[in-house]
Amino acid sequence: MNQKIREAALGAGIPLIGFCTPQIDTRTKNAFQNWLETGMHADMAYLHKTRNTRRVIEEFLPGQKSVIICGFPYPAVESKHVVSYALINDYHALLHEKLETFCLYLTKAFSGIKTKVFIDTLPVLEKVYASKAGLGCIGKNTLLLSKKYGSRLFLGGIMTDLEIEHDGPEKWDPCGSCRKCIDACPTRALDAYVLDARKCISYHTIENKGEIPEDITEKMGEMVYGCGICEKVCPWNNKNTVVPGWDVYEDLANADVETLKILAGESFKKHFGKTPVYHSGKRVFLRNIVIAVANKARQ
Ligand code: B12
Ligand code: SF4
Ligand code: SF4
Repeated sequence: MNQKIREAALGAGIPLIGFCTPQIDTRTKNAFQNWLETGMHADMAYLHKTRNTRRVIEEFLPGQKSVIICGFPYPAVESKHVVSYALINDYHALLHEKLETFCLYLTKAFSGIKTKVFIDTLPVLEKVYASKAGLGCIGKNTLLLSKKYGSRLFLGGIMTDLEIEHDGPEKWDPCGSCRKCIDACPTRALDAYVLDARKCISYHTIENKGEIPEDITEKMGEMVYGCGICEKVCPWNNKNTVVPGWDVYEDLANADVETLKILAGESFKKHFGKTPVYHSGKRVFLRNIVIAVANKARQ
């Protein structure tokens, strides 16, 4: 049955797939709890609010037996100001379409089953499931790393009451004594396997809707959206694997900070509407541009 599902997934445009149980082990639950209790989630209140369901996701789909977790590699896009994942079409829409299409196949092939798609949309610890199901291993930069694609892959999945033979975790250590991501992080936001969002440039330029603290703004350099240094320096991301199926916005990737400002002012929707940048809103984007311009002037 697993092979049949894997082949159907490939046919639906899902390159990586694995199966695991919905239960989370105590060590992971405690690590998550500790992360919240020490305030490392910054102002992402939704993570705290949904903490219990993240630990017991069976509540979302009564009778849930399996998590089908999927990986979608995306290309590295060079830019001085915007992180790769924001220079391609918004992954939420694309993954949602593919996973819903795949659910149609599943409900046809195994009639009577229940399915529920998630891509950041439900409180689910996606990296933890991907690691449990053998899609890769979690690195010290806290991201899921696959041997073939490195960490540049999005995750999404399906909860189901279908009984599937579960995959085990992969047994290799991606990091060993390496600590390049920890040492390269400009704000010291990383400790091995733990990210403090309060210090993370990615958090502040994307999620923080308020004021960015000065000790962070001065470390942002000319970055306007995201950061990704801890991904860039990771040896697993050196491969430059060709990843088809995405629209790459080279014009935005090559734009300097002044041009980005003009484009956002002219029509934020027209120029950024298809990218994840749009979700953070024009005000946040322009706030970040002001900081990048000031940092550039200071250099
Ligand atoms: C909140 C969030 C963020 C926050 C916090 C990031 C973080 N590391 O938690 C911020 C805004 C900073 C962020 C940034 C980014 N994000 Co983000 N984010 C999420 C989100 C919504 C929840 C993650 C979460 O629950 N964090 C809570 C903490 C506690 O979890 P954790 O770090 O995973 O810790 C667990 C494990 O590490 C483990 N653990 C603890 N100790 C140890 C020790 C060892 C030895 C091991 C093995 C494990 C381990 O237990 C912990 C408890 O759960 C997920 C989507 C989702 N629903 O899962 C996307 C997600 C993690 N993000 C993603 C991406 C792509 C990014 C960015 C690259 C993009 C960007 N925005 O610039 C950056 C990368 C920065 C980074 N190094 O993580 C992808 C990651 C894909 C991948 N390959 O792993 C996800 C899965 C989204 C998706 N659907 O694809 N993100
Ligand atoms: S995204 Fe940037 S600031 Fe955040 S942990 Fe990685 S290197 Fe540090
Ligand atoms: S840079 Fe090194 S330590 Fe960090 S995730 Fe990659 S392999 Fe692991």
